[in-house]
Amino acid sequence: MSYYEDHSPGYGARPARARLSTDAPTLDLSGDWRFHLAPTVALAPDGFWSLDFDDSSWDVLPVPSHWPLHRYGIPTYTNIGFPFPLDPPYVPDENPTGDHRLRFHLDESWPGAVLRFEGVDSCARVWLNGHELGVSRGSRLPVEFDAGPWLRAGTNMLAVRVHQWSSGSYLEDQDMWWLPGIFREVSLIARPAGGIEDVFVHADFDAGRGKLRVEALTRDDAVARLSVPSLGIEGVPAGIELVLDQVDPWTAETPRLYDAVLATETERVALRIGFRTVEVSDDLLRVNGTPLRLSGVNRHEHHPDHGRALPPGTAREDLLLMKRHNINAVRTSHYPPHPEFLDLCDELGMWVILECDLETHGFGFSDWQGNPADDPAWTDACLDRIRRTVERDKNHPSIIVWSLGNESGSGRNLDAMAEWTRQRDPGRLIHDEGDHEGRHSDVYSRMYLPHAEVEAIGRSAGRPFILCEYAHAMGNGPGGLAEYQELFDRYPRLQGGFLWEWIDQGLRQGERIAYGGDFGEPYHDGTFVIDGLVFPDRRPSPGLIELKKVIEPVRLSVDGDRLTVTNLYGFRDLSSLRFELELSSDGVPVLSKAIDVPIVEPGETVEVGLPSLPEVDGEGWLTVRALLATDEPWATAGHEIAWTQRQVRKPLQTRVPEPVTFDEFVSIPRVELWRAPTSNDLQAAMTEPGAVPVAEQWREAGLHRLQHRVIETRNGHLRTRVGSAPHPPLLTADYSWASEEFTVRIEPDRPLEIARLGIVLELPSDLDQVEWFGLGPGEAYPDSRTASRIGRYRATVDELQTPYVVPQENGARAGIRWAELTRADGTGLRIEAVDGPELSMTVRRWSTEALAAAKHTDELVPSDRLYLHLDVGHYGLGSASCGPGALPAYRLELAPTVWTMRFRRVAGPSRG
Ligand code: IPT
Repeated sequence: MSYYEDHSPGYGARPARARLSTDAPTLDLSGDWRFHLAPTVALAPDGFWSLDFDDSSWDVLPVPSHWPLHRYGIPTYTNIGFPFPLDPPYVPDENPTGDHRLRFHLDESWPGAVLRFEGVDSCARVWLNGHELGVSRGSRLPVEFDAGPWLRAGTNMLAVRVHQWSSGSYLEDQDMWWLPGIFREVSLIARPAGGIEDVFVHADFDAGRGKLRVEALTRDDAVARLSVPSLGIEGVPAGIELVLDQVDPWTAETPRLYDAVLATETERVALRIGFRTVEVSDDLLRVNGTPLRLSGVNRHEHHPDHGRALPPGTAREDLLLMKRHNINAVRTSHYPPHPEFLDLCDELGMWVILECDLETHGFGFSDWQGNPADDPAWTDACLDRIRRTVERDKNHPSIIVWSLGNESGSGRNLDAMAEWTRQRDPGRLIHDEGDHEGRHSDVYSRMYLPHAEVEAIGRSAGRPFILCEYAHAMGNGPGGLAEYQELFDRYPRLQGGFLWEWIDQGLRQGERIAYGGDFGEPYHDGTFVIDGLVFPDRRPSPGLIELKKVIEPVRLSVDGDRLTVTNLYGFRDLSSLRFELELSSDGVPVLSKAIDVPIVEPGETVEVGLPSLPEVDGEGWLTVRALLATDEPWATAGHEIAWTQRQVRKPLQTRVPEPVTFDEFVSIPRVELWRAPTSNDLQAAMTEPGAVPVAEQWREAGLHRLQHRVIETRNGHLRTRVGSAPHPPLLTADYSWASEEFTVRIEPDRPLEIARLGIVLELPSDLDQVEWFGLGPGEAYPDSRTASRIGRYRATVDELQTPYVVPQENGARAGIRWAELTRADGTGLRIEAVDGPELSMTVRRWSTEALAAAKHTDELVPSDRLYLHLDVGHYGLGSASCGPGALPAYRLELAPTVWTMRFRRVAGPSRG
């Protein structure tokens, strides 16, 4: 059996230990390396590791990187199935093998030094100056080799052979791109005699007191001493337990860290200590005694140009975005992230479920026969992975739970991993999403359950419950977030969840963003990799804006002249916030004022009186907002945390007679029942066996190719029959004009689920400046609209498009009172909602058919006109791409409907 196919974790590595911030000399070996790629192992050059091997004809590759993102081979995307035959532990002969060589200079020899790799995908064999150091697997895990004996003053030569496929690949079936390479840093770290090998900080917070014990493993029995200046601790020998009366606890809301130094005569290690105690008590997951409320996301490491070789600063960008959107928890799906991310979680405050690099999902294709999570042949490999996970990251206060992996079925090796973890670190909890019975998992964790099942769990007793994945954010969606949150709020056992997933894992390919199949992969899972809350360039999608509102940690509501403020934080009062009200008339702010809110303790609610407000002429709305009063490390003063809106005056119906301006129309209005299917419309709800995707039902009914037949025209009235081959007609539509008003009346022939109910108008393409009074500024669909608020907004038609990587229905603005579409000279068309169900507006430069046909955004070519959709109904978004479809209340049935709009000409430049 080859070294890259045996079951072992490899050989030659030093014992796993914490990643330490040391003052020992460290040489970062990142940079330009010599590189050669062979399509098979057999074709890789023999002896490339020897000092005198001639690599002058080799290419240059930056390290860290993934070679397929530098034009060597291709990235491959699969979700569940392995992209090679399921024949463990063997891999195909077609095994891209990247040979890497680096010459580096040392002024003197570094006798005890270790060579550290932070991450190599998937199997590395390492030589230093011609001596083999060993073999490692475990792509997202660090490995260290003793390098000292072979290092020398002068030029040294490091050679690394990386195989894309190895036995380790069977343990790394995460839903993401397969991206081989040395994708995290490589460094040489001097190990002084009498230095510090490993540190384990135990810092509890119990009944107002800190308990601190720092375990140290030193070389040569050296004594390590601890200093924490701000706690008055100076040179206390490691291993002694200290009880501290005056410490502030660490929480994700109040991330208090104490800078500390652990030192021997020869080495100093900097530590950042956070005091907190994690436990399950009375069936609740608690930190420092307080039950947690996790508003989390699953985070893969992804960058559209660099894959999982994240450029510096990306981790911070993610965390700032998360904090600014009220997210308080991250599951590091499905592997330990770059360590920088965890340093920042400690510093900025985030609850972390740290997941081991283990997923064997593809064994589902063999009915879980030979699942490495159960087969004793793989025990060492599994234990090696959890050891390297826990040892590397054990000193991060942000990590509260160790997760054994993802989608790995169940089995003896998971049991063994749990047992080892509990022994090694009793201070944290264990998560294993496959362990529904609670063999070793401290929390009951499930994924993608529909609301009703979550509610049933909420009503029952048992281990604390979390949704480790829910609300699949693929394409336009998810819908139904607010309803999940209501359940989390109602039932204490439901301690929150983690949306799937943080970022769309699209890769840049020229001008466009690519997904599975775009690189010519013979076996792939297509668009399923595009399911994030932020787009690949990290711009927030509407789903993230919705999430921010749904999980806001401060709940505001206005009733009459009373404001109710509920503090949903667990650990901080609201003194860092200021509150502000704004009164608007027809969307125009007329007054704003600060509101005094007394201190609100965690979990408490207060009521305050609002100042009396002047009468307004138009439709009146009161908006109350909670804003940061001062800068936080993750946002500046004024950043909005929470808000609420309440209508304080109904609109007056004003009638402004004016001629109807149908000369602006390129076509007459016609009924539309279809939309460009969303990623959710295209999948059958996983939770309803036998369900058919709604998009398929709509297609079956022919909603995408309606035909119209005029059966009657009278003065100002048109009656049509509307249907689709080969079925009998679906409905009768009446359109009537009376003065400037336009009424649509729908009379269905039979009940039917439809995608939307509305009319579409074609307009000249220069009417592309849009202003509206209604909900905004972003898009809103029936089950994803809590983030939009009443106001007056402006955008160009192009700005109204949401750039979903996979083109699909998007951009609806709801609650439209009026909208104006004007051209550069200020003339154009005004639409007013007069009567009937709430009106929503979608306007774009292409037809619904063209939007539905496009596979990538660069295929959306502006036509010579605008398509304006004025709808009175939309089917909910749901989350059927992985999870439940739209809740029953958000499904759309064809029903008798009447609505009236007013169309007016906008005369010219001097509008108020
Ligand atoms: C679930 C996986 O755990 C996650 O990695 C991702 O693939 C997600 O689905 C969908 O994007 S597994 C699913 C089949 C329940």
